[in-house]
Amino acid sequence: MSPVRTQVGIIGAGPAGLLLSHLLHLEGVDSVVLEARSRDYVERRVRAGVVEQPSADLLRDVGLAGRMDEEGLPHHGFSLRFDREDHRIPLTELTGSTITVYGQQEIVKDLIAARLAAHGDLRFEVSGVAVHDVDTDRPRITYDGGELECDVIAGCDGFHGIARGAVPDSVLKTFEHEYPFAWLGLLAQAQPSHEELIYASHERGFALHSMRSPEVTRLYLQVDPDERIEDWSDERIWDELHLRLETDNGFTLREGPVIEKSITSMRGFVAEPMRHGRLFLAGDAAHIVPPTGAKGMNLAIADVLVLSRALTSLLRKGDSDLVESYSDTCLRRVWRAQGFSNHMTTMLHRAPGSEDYQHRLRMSQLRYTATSSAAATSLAENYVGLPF
Ligand code: FAS
Ligand code: PHB
Repeated sequence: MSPVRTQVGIIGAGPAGLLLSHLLHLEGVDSVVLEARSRDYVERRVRAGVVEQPSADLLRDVGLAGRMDEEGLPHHGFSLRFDREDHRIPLTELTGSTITVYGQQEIVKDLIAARLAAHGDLRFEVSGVAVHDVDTDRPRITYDGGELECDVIAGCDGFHGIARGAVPDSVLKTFEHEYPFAWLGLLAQAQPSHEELIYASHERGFALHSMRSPEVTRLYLQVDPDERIEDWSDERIWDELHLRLETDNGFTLREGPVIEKSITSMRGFVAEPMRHGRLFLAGDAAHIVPPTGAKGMNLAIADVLVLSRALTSLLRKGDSDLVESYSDTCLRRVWRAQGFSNHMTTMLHRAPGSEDYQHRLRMSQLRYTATSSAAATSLAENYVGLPF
């Protein structure tokens, strides 16, 4: 089969790859998206749930927020729950911004629909993807049954993808921190038990009450990193959630049929630089944050906004200034998100075997955040999303 010619070859149809393809299309730059999984799989994969204000504003600006504004849930605060009582962080009062609770899979569906409506070239169930000649101005992507000749390649293929591996070891520097715990996530057909998110720090461990709609609750439990989901019956999960979310003012956790449950490891990871020659990394392909701060998907969105502007400038005007600064520009936001996610994670989780001294520090930080407007404002401005 003869090679297909495109300006930007994009590997991965997650939020990063699909939004990049859409943003480039709006600027008249053509792309082809290669995705290993089926369309049905990527549209059903349960992941992030919180859309930052800057991300929501971007989706609105580029015509992708119709369903989000209809079905998404605007939130003006969340609660820190410790010592069996709630301490609300009034996000909108402190920052003027809101977050929108809207599942990542819904954003993926909206992106795929928009690309297909614009006759975008999305290729699902593609195997054997490999990148070549990224340090030339004619990089190529080969895959089982085809080849793409590109001007540029965007590695949007997530943490387990292949693009990052195309950066020579002599060039790539990685930074990693493994947390000594994981999150067991549960999606239940149950009316949420509270109108906002609740981040609970209990002596038995962390728990998070979130949601996807007025009928679907999203819940998380801190578990040991080597736990297996097979060892967690629905009943055992609900029992633990009741214990960790209990309060003195009669909070009741509503149960319901479990739709999905899985265990996600907790790590911080950054790969530098996010560019090598004509290969650009974006989203989880370049960085991972612990989900506590709800930053993962939002960072992917921020990366591809920067990348779309850089590639448009290069491919439409021949100006390479923005591609030269792409990595440094993205990494400033990436490291801030790493810092915030680490802060939220260490403040809310007790590491197994940690010293009592560390535990006391953690509780002191929670109480300070709950009682100081300066501390609460710092947390809030990071949570709602710093300006792009
Ligand atoms: P993605 O991983 O979403 O997309 C990469 C795509 O590339 C995938 O569709 C994959 O199939 C494809 N791909 C991989 N290798 C390929 C190859 N060789 N060829 C072709 N295609 C290939 N973030 C939050 O903010 N909150 C959360 O609660 C949260 N929960 C998460 C739970 C799990 C289990 C995981 C794994 C992540 C979670 N995240 C969460 C983070 C997540 O939302 C990511 O930040 C987000 O998906 C990043 O989007 P992308 O960079 O597009 O990567
Ligand atoms: C979610 O609803 O999936 C969610 C919400 C907030 C987080 C992490 C995940 O910090």
